Amino acid sequence: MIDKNIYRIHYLHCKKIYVALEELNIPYDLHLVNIGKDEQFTPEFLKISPNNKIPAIVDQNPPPEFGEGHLSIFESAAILQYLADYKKGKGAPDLYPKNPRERVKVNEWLYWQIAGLGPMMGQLNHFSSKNIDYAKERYSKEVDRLFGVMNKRLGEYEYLAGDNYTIADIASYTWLLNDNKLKATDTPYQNIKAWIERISARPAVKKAIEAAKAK
Ligand SMILES: N[C@@H](CCC(=O)N[C@@H](CS)C(=O)NCC(=O)O)C(=O)O
Repeated sequence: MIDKNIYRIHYLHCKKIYVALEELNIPYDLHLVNIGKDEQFTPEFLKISPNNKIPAIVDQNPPPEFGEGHLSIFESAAILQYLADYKKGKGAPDLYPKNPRERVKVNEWLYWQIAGLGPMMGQLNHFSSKNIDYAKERYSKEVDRLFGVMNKRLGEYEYLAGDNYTIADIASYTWLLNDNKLKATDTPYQNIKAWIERISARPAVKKAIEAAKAK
């Protein structure tokens, strides 16, 4: 059981973890680390997440191959991979296939979000309230380019890694869910819009998003 040590606040990286925990039927407790109040810099949290970022988890009962003692993990992709590989509950879907050809596709799109979409959308959000046209234009163009790449992919496949829903979809979904450009009826990114609707209809996703709102 993941116990009493999921550090969280309502940021998009953290919502990924909510969704994965619900999809995978993993019991968990949430702990608030308020980055607005610099709580990510406390010595206690830095032991878990030395890069002073949320999300992070502590599993009090990792599988035997991890040896004795609890296991802490920071970086959302590493958390998603661990949960899907080692903590999948009864009846939960396989979100991280073992088949190497399928797994490499999941990794591609997972890292695409972590290294591309996430940071670029983060910069765009940051600069949207600043009066620096160069930065706004740069990040806006890059986010549009990334949306275009994703939209093309989702025109060819139902999910980012192929035919099946995986942790790669979870990683991008929480970032795109509330994007106004994608919500618009006449969005040029219709394949992304349809993919968001498909994922939003999943019971575990509904539960996770409601839970995140309630906190
Ligand atoms: N690559 C990291 C990014 C995490 C991240 O950027 N977290 C932000 C909130 S969304 C944070 O904790 N910021 C606090 C800080 O930078 O001090 C991941 O995917 O987990």
